[in-house]
Amino acid sequence: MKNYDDVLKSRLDDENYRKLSAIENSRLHKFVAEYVQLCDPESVSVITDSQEDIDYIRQLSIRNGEEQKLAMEGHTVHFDGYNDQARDKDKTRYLLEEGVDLGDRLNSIEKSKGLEEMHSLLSGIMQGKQMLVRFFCLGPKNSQFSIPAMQLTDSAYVGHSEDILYRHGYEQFRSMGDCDDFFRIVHSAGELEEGVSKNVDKRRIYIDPDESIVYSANTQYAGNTVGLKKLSLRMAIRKADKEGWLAEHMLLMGVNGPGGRRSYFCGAYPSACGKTSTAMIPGETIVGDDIAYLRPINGELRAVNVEAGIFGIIRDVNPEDDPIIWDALNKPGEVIFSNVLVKDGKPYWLGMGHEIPESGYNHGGEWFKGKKDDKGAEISPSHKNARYTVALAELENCDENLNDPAGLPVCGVIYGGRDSDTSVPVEQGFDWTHGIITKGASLESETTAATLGQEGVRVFQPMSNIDFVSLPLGRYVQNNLDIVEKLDGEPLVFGTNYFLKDESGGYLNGMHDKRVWLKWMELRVHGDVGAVERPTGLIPEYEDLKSLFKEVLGKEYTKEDYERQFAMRVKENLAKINRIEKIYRESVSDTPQVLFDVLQQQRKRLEEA
Ligand code: SPV
Ligand code: MN
Repeated sequence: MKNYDDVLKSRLDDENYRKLSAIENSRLHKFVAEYVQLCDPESVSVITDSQEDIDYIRQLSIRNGEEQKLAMEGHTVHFDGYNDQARDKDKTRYLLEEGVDLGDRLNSIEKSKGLEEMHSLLSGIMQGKQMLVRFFCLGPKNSQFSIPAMQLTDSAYVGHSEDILYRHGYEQFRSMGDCDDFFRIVHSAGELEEGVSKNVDKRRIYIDPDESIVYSANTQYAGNTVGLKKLSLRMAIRKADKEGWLAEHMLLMGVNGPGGRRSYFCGAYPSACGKTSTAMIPGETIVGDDIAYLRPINGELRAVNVEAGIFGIIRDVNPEDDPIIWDALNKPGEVIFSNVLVKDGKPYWLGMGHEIPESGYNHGGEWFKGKKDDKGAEISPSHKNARYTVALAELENCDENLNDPAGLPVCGVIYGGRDSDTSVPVEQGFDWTHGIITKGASLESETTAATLGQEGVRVFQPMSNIDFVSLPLGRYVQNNLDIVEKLDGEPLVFGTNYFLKDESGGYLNGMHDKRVWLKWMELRVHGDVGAVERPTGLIPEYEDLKSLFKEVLGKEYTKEDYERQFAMRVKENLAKINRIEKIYRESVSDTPQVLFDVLQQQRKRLEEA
């Protein structure tokens, strides 16, 4: 490359050059220059934290057709390509130096080969387009949790999503000087056809974990392009490993207990398994719905939401089940709807509790009821993974401590998967180690529409984080076990299961029962209720649930319901131990011995039962 400053001077106009040079960081300047040269955009816009710059992105997204205005003030819709509707796990790969082996589980490609491929895809990819240079802060600003991150993208939709989802970081970059510890992300939607990425066969998402760089090309779906989300989570997991903290696929929420107290919980649920709807339970407060950083600080486990907004699944959001998000999506304010059905400027989606029109416009273009795609499959009015993007501040129950740089004290950690026949609705682990191993590291879940591939298949989902764990798995489990050594007390660990079914395939629990489980967990944290000991953990006593159901939901909870829901499924639990043990024994070479010991003890308890 030519002298990088010459490149920047020749490719940026005065105004943008001035904005970039106001950040005195040579690593950053070199990086921008390198990708300006490679991607060859027509122009480069450096976006600061000013309202004027943020508004510019919002308008650009409308102007270039990536978003369209809807009837309600501030609402827009964005469509991803018909075959670009979810995270592409197969084409998301780590760039690893030759000889580095992180186990087969991590989808990887040899670094020089992967970089060569990526660079050839990115070469000239932004011709005729505008490159946006963006700065954000993962976690609250001015905090030991903060990670600065910058993004280059040619998509105003991606930039707009990030403005809603993250804290702005231009000023932070200015104040941090020549520091080289920040995440870098390069994205291009590639050639567009009718506003969507045309070359999805050339969709690639590569992560260089040593350099903390993400490359993403020929895709728009936010899970593949908003590099600050899951792609940065992967990098944060490695950073956390080096520095002695945890980066998790977790919600963070306040649960209100008796006497005005509030207790904070983290919760890990795989995609589309109730994480967001748990985080938004009315009467409690939401801090975050997707990614949390957890650090031991002065003997306490403290957590922050990495984000400031929600990229949530819209399917089944209706006024009955999710009143808080329903309200946020039905009032004027900044919301991006993606891959919904639009008719007369209004968005519609599956499970909204209203009638859906028989025609309109959706991710497949003009739509009418019964329309089929080119493989002969019927196109649903809205995609199952259709989403909304909204700032947390728009939610009526947003926790006032969302931006607290000190983080919030975590008193309980919850793991929950989609499990039709094995685990009870709520159960406490005997202690941290037992909880992490049997509830977290042993989590399984039936697949959903949030990733490409078949649905309804039971998959191994340790900590709900398996898609993002960028370390040898045993080491990651060990890090989770070890964190308590730096704490004065142990947070409690719980398992939940909202998806238990009866013999005829109907759910054994109502949508709102999770409100009761949360209240019970809050009481357990403070030792306010007892529990029944089982081979697999501690379950609620019937009388406590009976009064909580009355108090929280105004419902009679019968002994019969309790017995059906909390039945000890011995055979299924034994089968699960066998499956989990096999996975760790056969495909995880660095499994901590304690995992096998704890599973073996649980097997013995089950056999004796
Ligand atoms: C998930 O799928 O877990 C999400 C959305 O939260 S994505 O950004 O695609 O990861
Ligand atoms: Mn998620």
